[in-house]
Amino acid sequence: MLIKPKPDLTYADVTPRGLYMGRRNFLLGALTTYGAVTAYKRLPSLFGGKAKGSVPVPIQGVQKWPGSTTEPVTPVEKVTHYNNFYEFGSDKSDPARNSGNFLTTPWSVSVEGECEKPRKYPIDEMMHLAPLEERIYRHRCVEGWSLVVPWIGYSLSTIVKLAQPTSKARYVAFESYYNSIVMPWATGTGIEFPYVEGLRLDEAMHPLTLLCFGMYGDTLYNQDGAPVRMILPWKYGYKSVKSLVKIRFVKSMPPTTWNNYAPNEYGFYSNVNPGVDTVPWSQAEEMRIGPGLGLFNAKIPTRLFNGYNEVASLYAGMNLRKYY
Ligand SMILES: Nc1nc2c(c(=O)[nH]1)N[C@H]1C(S)=C(S)[C@@H](COP(=O)(O)O)O[C@H]1N2
Ligand SMILES: [Mo]
Repeated sequence: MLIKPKPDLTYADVTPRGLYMGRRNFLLGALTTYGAVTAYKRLPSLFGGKAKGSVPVPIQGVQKWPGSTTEPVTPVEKVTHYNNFYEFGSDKSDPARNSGNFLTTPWSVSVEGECEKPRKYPIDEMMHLAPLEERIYRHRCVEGWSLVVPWIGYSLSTIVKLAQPTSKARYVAFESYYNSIVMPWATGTGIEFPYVEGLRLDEAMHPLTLLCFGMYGDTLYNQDGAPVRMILPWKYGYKSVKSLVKIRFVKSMPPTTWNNYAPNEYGFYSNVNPGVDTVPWSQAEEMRIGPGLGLFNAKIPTRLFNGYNEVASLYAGMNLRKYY
């Protein structure tokens, strides 16, 4: 077999990008569709090499989004080695260590519920329903750390419009992939799976709400939610479900994972708000994980809506202390 990968083919998270780029660009040749790319990504498992899961590959033809923050971008090594993805364990270093065998192809996302056009979208098709944009967003975890990440995707509103929600649809429920065989680390983390989240329909329609397929020029790393995830830059990180498999239009406010776990601390809205603490954390400041040495760089003040003031009109007249 001509294109058999070496048995020591390693994951991008442990291989300097420059080293593996050369090889896979050679292997991929002129292939640019996601379908062709995912076919390649399956190969390691066929040959019983060490790498059994999916690895990031470059995404072609991505436009720059004009609204990107100009703050320094967090290095990819940090973003991919300091993660919350409880399906792969609750320690920050667990997802990078344990998600290597996660195979994300074939994959599809079911769009269903209160809508005229329910559909199951194969990931290859879903990825190209709108032009892909690189959007550099701030990304704030409720635990008090923040990142600046160049994500790749398009506004979720594209999918909402295609689905044509009925007049009964007031909320959108999201569900992550879960398989206890593939994700044995989930048991014992204290939360329930599959991981679920939700938005009000108007939040889901907001142009900032990103359906995300990639990061740093590549498809998503497994530990960051491959092959498709949500990114809600004005909300705490836990609202942004990883490895998305279901989008459901519903009449009433859907249950959400962290709200189920501790309703007094984690609300449905979970907008970043320096004035409302989340025990045991203060939300007044954040530790920006930046390009400097070490994880813990300078503390900076946290801003309401994580600085994304364009969403304020969604919450006009609402008491943000009550609707935390
Ligand atoms: N399915 C799933 N999605 C998830 C989580 C998780 O445990 N499972 N953790 C959330 C939390 S708490 C945060 S802060 C972000 C982290 O995203 P990142 O690792 O890409 O920075 O993912 C969110 N999405
Ligand atoms: Mo988080």
